[in-house]
Amino acid sequence: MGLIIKNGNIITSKNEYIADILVEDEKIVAIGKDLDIKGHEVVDANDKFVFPGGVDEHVHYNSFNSLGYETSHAALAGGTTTVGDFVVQPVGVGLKDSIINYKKDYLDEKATPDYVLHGIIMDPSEETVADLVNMPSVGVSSVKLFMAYKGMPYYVSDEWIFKALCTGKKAGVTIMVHAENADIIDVLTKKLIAEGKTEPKYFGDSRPVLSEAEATSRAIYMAEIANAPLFVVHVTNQKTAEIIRDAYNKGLSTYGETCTHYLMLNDENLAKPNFEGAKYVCNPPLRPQSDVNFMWEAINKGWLTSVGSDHCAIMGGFAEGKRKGINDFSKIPPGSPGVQDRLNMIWTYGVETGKITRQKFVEVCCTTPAKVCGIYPQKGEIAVGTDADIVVFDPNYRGTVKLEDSLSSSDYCTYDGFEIKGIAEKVYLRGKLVAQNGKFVGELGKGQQVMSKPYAYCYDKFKE
Ligand code: DUC
Ligand code: ZN
Ligand code: ZN
Repeated sequence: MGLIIKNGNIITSKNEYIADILVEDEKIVAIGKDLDIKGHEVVDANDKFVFPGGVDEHVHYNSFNSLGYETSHAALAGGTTTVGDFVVQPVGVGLKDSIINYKKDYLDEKATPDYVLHGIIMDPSEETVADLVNMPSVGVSSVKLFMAYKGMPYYVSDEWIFKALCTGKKAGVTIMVHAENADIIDVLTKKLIAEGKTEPKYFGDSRPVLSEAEATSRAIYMAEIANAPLFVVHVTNQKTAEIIRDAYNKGLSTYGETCTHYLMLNDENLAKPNFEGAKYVCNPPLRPQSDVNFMWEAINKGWLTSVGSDHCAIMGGFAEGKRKGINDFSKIPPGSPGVQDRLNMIWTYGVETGKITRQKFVEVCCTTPAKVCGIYPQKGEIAVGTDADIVVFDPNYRGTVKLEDSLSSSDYCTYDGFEIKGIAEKVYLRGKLVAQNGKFVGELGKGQQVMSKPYAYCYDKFKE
């Protein structure tokens, strides 16, 4: 017996149309008008939108002081069926082995949504860089390097970024960068703390827009010299987005994402009293509202390709985790939970306000992230042959984000109190119902790795 989702208004990144979807053996096997319902379970999607399960290309579990996969069903409750997690390379372990170990230790039978993995270079060396070409054999075709974090293990110098760009290109591995100027941040942070400016509201001053813009243009120059593509994660501001846009328009393979919080929140959140601002400390920081407005324009015009959540639910939450920085903003662990609310926020504050179309919503939340991650069309698309990851969305629901509905196991919710219009009424992961009206109803630990194919989206111009 299969499943028929009947009469829904199917939204893809290109168009929308009313049709039935037949699901069998975890896949979409037919799409059409009046499909024969005999012998199948039928779900009435009349007056509902139907779109691909969300693909969140940017989440963190088990790293950066974050909670692990025991909380990953939060993604499904919000309509995201695939997450892209970053695997930190422990010092002394090869890049490929770090993926094999991580899967064994943290993922097998623990992940609930499907997942695709990105590497993180932590131990730069000739051996590590050479290992980049082995990543596709374990289903990984993107690796992140940190230009920020002077004096910390994450920091990677330009030498290694350039070498990674050159070697990654040989195997179709996409190099992703966290672009902030580590030295500028280090100097400014020390100065602010020495002046007694220790509260979260000074956090943004320690990591200015131009330190992000400078590192981004430096990375773009390195990619140009290496003749390699580049993906800039978590872009926060107009200046940086324009640099990426202009490089792309010049012919370079330069792409960038933004994140839900850079579309929804601004630097005033950091100034909330009673240390509440710490909840919103993430790297790079929240920016003024003018940048927030520009981020909407940037996704609408395609200058930034996609919206990740950068979900990072800090262990100990606000009460204990974030409080480590009570006397020094630089000690506040960066990150906040967001995987559950990404689709609701972008739909309500993007589609419902007329800032973006429904097609753009699917493009930036589902389809392009799948392409960037090298898992398209298996994920991020409604078409015959793709995985039956499907959201049946009720646009008439009205509600509010509440901490008590959050499944991220944190003591705060980043979007607490935000009104929402519409809800993922039914969420299917490979044809199985896993969430209903914001509640998880599936089985924990059934997520599978989606193998990323090399030469993904960021290599498109090299294929022309
Ligand atoms: N970068 C991220 O993408 N997430 C957590 C912290 C960081 O620096
Ligand atoms: Zn980062
Ligand atoms: Zn991140």
